[in-house]
Amino acid sequence: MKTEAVRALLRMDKLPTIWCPGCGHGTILSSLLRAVVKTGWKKDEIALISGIGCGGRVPGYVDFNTLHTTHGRALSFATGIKLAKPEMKVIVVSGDGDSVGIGGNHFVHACRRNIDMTIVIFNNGIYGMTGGQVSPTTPSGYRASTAPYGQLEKPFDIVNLALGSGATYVARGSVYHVPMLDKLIYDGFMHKGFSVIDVITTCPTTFGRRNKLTDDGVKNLEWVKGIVVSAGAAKKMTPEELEGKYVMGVFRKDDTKKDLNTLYDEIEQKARRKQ
Ligand SMILES: Cc1ncc(C[n+]2csc(CCOP(=O)(O)OP(=O)(O)O)c2C)c(N)n1
Ligand code: SF4
Repeated sequence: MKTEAVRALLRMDKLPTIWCPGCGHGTILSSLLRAVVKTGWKKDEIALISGIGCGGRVPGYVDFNTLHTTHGRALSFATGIKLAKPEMKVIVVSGDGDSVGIGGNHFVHACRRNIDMTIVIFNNGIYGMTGGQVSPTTPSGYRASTAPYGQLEKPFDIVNLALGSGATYVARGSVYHVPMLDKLIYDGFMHKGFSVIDVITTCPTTFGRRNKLTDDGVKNLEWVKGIVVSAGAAKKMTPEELEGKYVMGVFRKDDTKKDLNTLYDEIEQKARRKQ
């Protein structure tokens, strides 16, 4: 992949990013941009929307039609855009707190509606931007500013949440497995329906430091490597061995369900015929 093609999608005057050294968010952004290049989509036909958070800063750096919205509401703005302009390729980027914490209600309903868009979830298991509070995906036992002795609650499994809510493309990747991540995001873009890609990533500053990984980017990446497993490896593991692990791969790719815009068009035509 030509670096120039990726660079052409960035607002170079807005760089460097605000992200801390070693943060996984840059890795996800570069995967996302390589996937966009592979689609051949023109910049003007893409709308990229975020909520709030470190992951939510992506719209400032990419040269598409962009919206940096309110915390947890990216999918609502994106839904409006897709319904008003069905021809647009709609991409949502969102932190775990943004997508399944404050935006949890919007997330399940977007999955259920099967709107033709892709959400890439920057899942670092923490509220990074605001200083490391627990998020709905903080792994049990790990420390956060609001859980100094370790998180007591069970985390959400975003893949299962998306599957249960009706998303028609559901996948999980990690910032350690970059070529695979490029492909998962590309396949999500190509799917006609609601696509969810849960990306296990790092926040060296607010998660790593508190959890004996320090703020060293490589140590944090090695932690990711240790907690994710491929679907093939997972098949050979017992439920006890899989406890606390994140299985990667594609969990659903259902092309038989119509997306919301198609259903909307059909209803509109039916209504017009009756007039
Ligand atoms: C309604 C509302 N509540 C709270 C906040 C404060 N806030 C800003 S970013 C953030 C957490 C972001 O965490 P996450 O979505 O996981 O993204 P990350 O920063 O880790 O990438 C919070 C709680 C806000 N901006 N708006
Ligand atoms: S606080 Fe965490 S998520 Fe935010 S930029 Fe720094 S390392 Fe990344």
